[in-house]
Amino acid sequence: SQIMDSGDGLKETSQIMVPELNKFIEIDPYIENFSPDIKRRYEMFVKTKARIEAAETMDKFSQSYDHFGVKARSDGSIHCKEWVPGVKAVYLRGTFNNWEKWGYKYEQSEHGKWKLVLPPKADGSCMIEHLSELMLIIQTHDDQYLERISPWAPYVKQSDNHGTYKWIFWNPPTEQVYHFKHQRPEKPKSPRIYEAHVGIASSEPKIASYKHFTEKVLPRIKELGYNCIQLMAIMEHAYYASFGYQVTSYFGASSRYGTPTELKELIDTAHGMGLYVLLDVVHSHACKNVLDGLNMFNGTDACFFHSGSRGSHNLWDSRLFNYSEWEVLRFLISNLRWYMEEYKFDGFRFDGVTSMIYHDHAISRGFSGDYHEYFGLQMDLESLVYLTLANDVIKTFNPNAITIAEDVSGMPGMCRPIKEGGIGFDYRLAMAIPDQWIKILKESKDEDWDMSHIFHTLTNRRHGEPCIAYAESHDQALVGDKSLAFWLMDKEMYTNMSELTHLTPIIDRGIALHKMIRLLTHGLGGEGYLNFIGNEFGHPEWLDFPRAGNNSSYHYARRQFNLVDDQMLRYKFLYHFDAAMQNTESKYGWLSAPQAYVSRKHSGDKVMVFERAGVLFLFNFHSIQSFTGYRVGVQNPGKYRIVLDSDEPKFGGHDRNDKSVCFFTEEMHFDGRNHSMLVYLPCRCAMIM
Ligand SMILES: *[C@@H]1O[C@H](CO)[C@@H](O)[C@H](O)[C@H]1NC(C)=O
Ligand SMILES: *[C@@H]1O[C@H](CO)[C@@H](O)[C@H](O)[C@H]1NC(C)=O
Ligand SMILES: *[C@@H]1O[C@H](CO)[C@@H](O)[C@H](O)[C@H]1NC(C)=O
Ligand SMILES: *[C@@H]1O[C@H](CO)[C@@H](O)[C@H](O)[C@H]1NC(C)=O
Ligand SMILES: CC(=O)N[C@H]1CO[C@H](CO)[C@@H](O)[C@@H]1O
Ligand SMILES: CC(=O)N[C@H]1CO[C@H](CO)[C@@H](O)[C@@H]1O
Repeated sequence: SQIMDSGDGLKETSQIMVPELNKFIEIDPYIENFSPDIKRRYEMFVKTKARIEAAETMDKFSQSYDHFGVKARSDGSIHCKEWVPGVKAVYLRGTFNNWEKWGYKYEQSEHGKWKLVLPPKADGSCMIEHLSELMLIIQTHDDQYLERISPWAPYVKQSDNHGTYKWIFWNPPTEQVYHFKHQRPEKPKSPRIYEAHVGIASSEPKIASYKHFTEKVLPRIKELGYNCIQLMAIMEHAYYASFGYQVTSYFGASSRYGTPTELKELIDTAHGMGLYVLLDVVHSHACKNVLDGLNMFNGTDACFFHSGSRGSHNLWDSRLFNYSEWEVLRFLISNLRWYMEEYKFDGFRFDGVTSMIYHDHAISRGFSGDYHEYFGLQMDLESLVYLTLANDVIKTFNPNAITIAEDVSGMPGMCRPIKEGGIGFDYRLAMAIPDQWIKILKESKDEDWDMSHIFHTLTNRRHGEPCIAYAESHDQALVGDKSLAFWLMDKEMYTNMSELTHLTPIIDRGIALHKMIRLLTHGLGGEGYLNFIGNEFGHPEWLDFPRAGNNSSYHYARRQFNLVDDQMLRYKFLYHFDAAMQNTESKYGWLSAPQAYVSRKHSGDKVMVFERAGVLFLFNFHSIQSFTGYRVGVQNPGKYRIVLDSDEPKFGGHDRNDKSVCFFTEEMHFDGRNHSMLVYLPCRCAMIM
């Protein structure tokens, strides 16, 4: 049944006020013109939440996984429940009843729900064995028999690693149940996020496991100084090459990499190292598979999705959820709570937010900053209300959770509190920054880099709405694109990365700019930082998953950590610099400090200077010009010394800075700062003082 009403709710608009809308307007006065739209979405959120609270309480509603699906109870009985509207009958079969079709029939309950209880066996044990196969049979009114997997199944598996997924009953014996040892770590003020994919996390051409990640990759992430991991492709996806973005089983942690227990161990171990773990969640769309997905669940194109054209995303070839359906909301909200409670994830990165929040999915249109592009009839209220509700639930049950929106449009209020009329995310991804770097590397000669333009892209974000900055993410690594390292060094990475070979101009430039681009993005681009696994050491080539089009090859579906471990190769320089950069941030905390004051962005000199969190960032992007006695402005008078220097030999630099030298300020107003000093700025070098 319908849970949200957008239409006639308007008449009651005056009843519900956005409690702190004035705070939002204070930050962004333009919002006032669109306050009816903001009030409307807020009101719809309040009403939807109130309906859930009144009918079942949010706590129970969000834990519906406790009674939906097939659940073993401690007395050995098994309770089954499914939502399958508009059908004649529902049956459960499996190995436990020798696949007899008519063995176990569900009883019809209210609102399209079906229930079944299997009593314990005579010896008190469960009728269904752990790891045995199950199947739902749905009989439609025209007597078709549909074979389905429960949408709530926590474990599904492919037989022999291909073909359709099978539903495997997950009910480990008591002694195999995982008990978490570690508390969740403290919430990081400056999220330094390591975006990772378990399957590609080894250098071998295969699917790597949760165990491998726990043993081999977590210690690297810790050593590098990241405090947060963002795991992609966890929710089960029948097609590996979808990179996890065509989800088939929402409650199933991908069995490709191991068991649910092994994922729990991974997260627990990360927590023990003080690392937050975020889940990349794909609630914006779903895979259109029928036999092992959610599509056509009751034999029609409706059920979990909008029927008709509204229910399909043409570019992504996938299905779109109907967020106004009570049972869909139950399913998705419970899905978030499931990963928070069962696996102890510390937050979420919501994929595809821009596509969700506009009726046209923002396909083939840009966002110029004109507010009419965000509001009005193109705003998909139901999706916005879903996201608001999701944030509300996440924060209710874990106030320290972190939520990130993949929103390229810049929808105002995405990262403002709900009570101000915002959607309640903590951060949005600063998606313009990686695009800019690729564009510059593709199209500009070094002498044409425009410091003002770079400065603008790195700082052009909504005031009061925090951003996660990144120079590149998984998007840039995918086949068809190239990583920054590959843009910079290309083919020479195959022949000239050995320290035994002469340092060529291309490798020299590549190593220098790779570090500088990252540090500039880190220091100026946001309130958090993100790196995609392997890019911290300049992983060459691109990512491509095994698929028909590439002879099912794993050659590009791996991360070659062997390159960084090889002491003869120059990758280690980039790795060490990344670690030094993360650890320097950890010490000074610029990500959680207010926006930087940029005192200099000089396109002729190719110099950028700014201060943030009491440290001074200096960049000289010039390819040949070093500057001696170069005056830079600073706010705080005193003595300055270098705390991070991209030119150090251990970072593959040329050792042109003397770290024992201190710089003293003079009371001379310069570049808008009250003090200044003379420094040495070697070419293609970045420093923090
Ligand atoms: C399938 O589900 C949809 C959406 O909930 C419902 O409208 C329809 O009646 C159901 N069954 C059939 C056979 O159409
Ligand atoms: C979405 O679900 C609601 C509630 O069941 C229903 O009234 C509406 O028709 C559905 N929308 C579409 C486009 O299927
Ligand atoms: C495709 O893979 C198979 C098995 O690994 C191999 O025998 C064959 O030569 C490959 N074909 C091409 C075109 O790479
Ligand atoms: C900078 O100096 C001016 C006077 O020259 C003074 O008014 C101002 O307060 C100073 N700013 C800071 C931040 O100290
Ligand atoms: C010094 C050195 O080994 N240079 C090599 C760099 O790579 C190119 C081809 O990519 C070779 O031609 C050079 O000999
Ligand atoms: C082994 C193989 O066929 N690899 C191909 C996979 O697809 C990419 C790009 O689509 C090709 O570049 C590879 O050669």
